[in-house]
Amino acid sequence: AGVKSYAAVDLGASSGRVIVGRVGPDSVQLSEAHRFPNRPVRVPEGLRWDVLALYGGVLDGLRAAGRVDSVGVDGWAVDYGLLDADGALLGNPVHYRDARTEGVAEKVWATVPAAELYAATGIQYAPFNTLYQLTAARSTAQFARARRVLLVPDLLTYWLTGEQGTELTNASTTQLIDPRTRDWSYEVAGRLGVDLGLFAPLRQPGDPVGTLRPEVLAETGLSGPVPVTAVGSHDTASAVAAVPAAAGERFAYICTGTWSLAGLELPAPVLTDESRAANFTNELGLDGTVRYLRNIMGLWLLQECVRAWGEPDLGVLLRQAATVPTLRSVVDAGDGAFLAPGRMPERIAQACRASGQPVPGTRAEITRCILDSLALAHRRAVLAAQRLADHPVDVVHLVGGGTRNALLCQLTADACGLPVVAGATEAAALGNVLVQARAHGLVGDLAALRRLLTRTQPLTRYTPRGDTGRWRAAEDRLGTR
Ligand code: LFR
Repeated sequence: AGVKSYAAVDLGASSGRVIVGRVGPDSVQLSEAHRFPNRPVRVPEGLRWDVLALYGGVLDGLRAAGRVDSVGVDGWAVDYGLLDADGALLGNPVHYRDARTEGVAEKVWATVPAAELYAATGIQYAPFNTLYQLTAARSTAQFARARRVLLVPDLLTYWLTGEQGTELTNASTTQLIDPRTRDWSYEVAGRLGVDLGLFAPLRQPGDPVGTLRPEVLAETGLSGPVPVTAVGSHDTASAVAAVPAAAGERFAYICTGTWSLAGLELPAPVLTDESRAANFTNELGLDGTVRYLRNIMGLWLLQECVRAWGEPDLGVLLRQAATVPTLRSVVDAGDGAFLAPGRMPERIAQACRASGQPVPGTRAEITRCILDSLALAHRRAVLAAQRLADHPVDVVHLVGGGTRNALLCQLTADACGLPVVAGATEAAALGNVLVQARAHGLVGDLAALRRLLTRTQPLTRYTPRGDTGRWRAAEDRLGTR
């Protein structure tokens, strides 16, 4: 009794899933209804998302999920689809790893200097920020026909419901939001000639969006009405909401997946010049919080190697990597040079050679180099965030796909010199489900939501094995300290 079901649609860079969460006063249970690949496609004009295939996967997932009390959609950030005056999609959304934004930021900075842009939006420099993507798109024939910009989770929500909106947590990644007012930065948009009228009105996590369209009900075999609820539609916002922090705990978090997003949950943004120089971002979270974090290349480095090697068994690879000596060679996992797809094993070997370290030769050595490098980048981000925000922590919560990788968790604890608590693997889906449950009165505030998590979710604790000095020395080797 009192148990309700919520479907979380969670779109990651390498796969999408529909996960059903059953939430009661003292229970949260996730089960995967459907998982489908997300395969970017390279066409002559560049790297594109196959968003129709994703939507098809979502419909299959909803059919498999069966009767639910509500649906919520989250996904990766910054990318968007354009709609014409009839509300029809104009082309495939461009992938954030596409090369079209090369050199674009510099053009934007000629109008609004980087320092002013950071002071106004708090968003780190990344070539793919929506602002730079829109700038790159502006001169295209397609853009001339565009009447609406919908971020990817908002686009799928629109197809499911017919309702258009711009969910706030994901909107913050456009670099067009002021993190102090949590509204558009009219000044930045005005100076750069970005038409904010292209965006649908802002909506907040927890807002009711609408119901599944009759055609969607017919296609999925569901009987209506099925409400759709806005969640933290940026996957990282949903994942941070699902960090099982205890009341009063001083914590950092690392959301691991294709990216590692490492940082702090803060009550207010940090907009100092030092913070900008360290490339920390101030994305918006639930309940007035700020996600103060840094983007680290993440398991993308390993995914790309595994792809290049013809998909060998990951379990075997990780077991072999565990026997390779620690910190033989490391690369800067924060380096944008690793952003583009392709030839990853060679690029990693090359980076080791260039920094005068032993060049990893075997697959196990390359894998170990990646894991050590990620742990080192985690350390660097966790240390820098505490210093820049003047916000010391006692524990690191690690959530997402990386929780399955015990070696990565242990190395992260060793490198940070802090205990690591590994929580939910499907953290984004969990946060998505809980925000829906909260909107329907099943859970209280963010603290209550986390109390429910600490009571119900299995957690694994990794204790640092001492010797952070070796990690500090490795940072010196790379010159990233
Ligand atoms: C993680 C993520 C990151 C964002 C990157 C690109 O899935 O959403 O937070 O920086 O993807 O959108």
